[in-house]
Amino acid sequence: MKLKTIAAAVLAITSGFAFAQSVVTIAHVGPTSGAIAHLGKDNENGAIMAVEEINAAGLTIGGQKVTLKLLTEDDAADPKQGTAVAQKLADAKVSGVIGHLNSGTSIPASKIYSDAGIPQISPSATNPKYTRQGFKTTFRVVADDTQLGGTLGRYAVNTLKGKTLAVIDDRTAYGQGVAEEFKKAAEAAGGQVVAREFTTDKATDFAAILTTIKGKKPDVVFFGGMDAVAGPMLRQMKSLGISAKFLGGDGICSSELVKLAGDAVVDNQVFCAEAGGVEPGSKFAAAKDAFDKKFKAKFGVDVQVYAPYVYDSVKLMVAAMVKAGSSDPAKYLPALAATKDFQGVTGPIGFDSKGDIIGGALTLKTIKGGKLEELSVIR
Ligand code: ABU
Repeated sequence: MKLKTIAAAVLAITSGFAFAQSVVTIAHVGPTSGAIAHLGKDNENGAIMAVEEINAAGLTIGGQKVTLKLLTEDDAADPKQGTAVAQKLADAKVSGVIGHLNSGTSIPASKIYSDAGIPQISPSATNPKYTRQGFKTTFRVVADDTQLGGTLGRYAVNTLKGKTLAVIDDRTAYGQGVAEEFKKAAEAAGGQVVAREFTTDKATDFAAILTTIKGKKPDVVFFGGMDAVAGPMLRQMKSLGISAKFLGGDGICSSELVKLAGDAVVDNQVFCAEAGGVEPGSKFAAAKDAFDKKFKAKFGVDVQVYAPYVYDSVKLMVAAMVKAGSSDPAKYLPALAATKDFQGVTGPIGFDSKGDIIGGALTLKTIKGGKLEELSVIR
């Protein structure tokens, strides 16, 4: 064998060995197929960006240089597919999971990760139950539906002066939960719910429920669900001549909604709340702006909603590994749970005893001039 070939073989064996010893694998899960694939891809891109930056900067855990590897999985926003993916990742013994996007997938998957001892951070699942199951491995970096629905319910009555309200949900863990919280808060503020209707997260025809709602002449329509359904619903509201204010939670608060609704909405008709946010003018606002620009330059598209929350989730999970000096979940989980003031692009992140973000914010937005415009950040 020639010297060069021997050298190459030795290098391959050596680097092969080094690779096997120094790769830490984490996973991202979201719906990258189906009606909300644009949101799943947005989240996945946030994870890709964080992992690339971490590797470019160089990562040392417990004195050993390591490469961070990202596995990406598609749960199609489907609870069954979500649990199948979670089991696959548990069997693969990944060091941590960022996801899932939906409450309906995050909640059943969380039991599998908990049983396997794998830390999970959801960047977007807002159903309160997610962190209220007593699992030590379950974390969330956004506000929950109690805060979202409650704030929007009070806003509809107190600020928008809605006296009569119609409430629709898509029967998912998220949609149903946030709609009930909205209804509770709106009624407590003195509003009257004159219609309570249901659809699904796959529906495209809302003629029956919108016709019923039109007959009740509500000032406000609230929809608990995602942008892929809200867009066509707004178009059909316009066709039926319903000009009520339209409110929804973080699931509709995306750049995609503006495209899907198109000219079916007028300025200051649609209001939504992102389940996080940073105060304008703060150092975090500058970091978030820089993130948005970097994301656009890298992927050629605007952030939808949650990409920065995924980005922060990856970085804070890795920060906990560095602090603990280990990527072994049993060793770094206490450091992750003890996170109190991680400086993210979405603001400071710390976890309470349930794994929920401490002092999570909401950002109220409206569609104005064909764009989502921030109204206020509420803590
Ligand atoms: N938070 C809205 C979208 C994700 C979910 O909770 O299902």
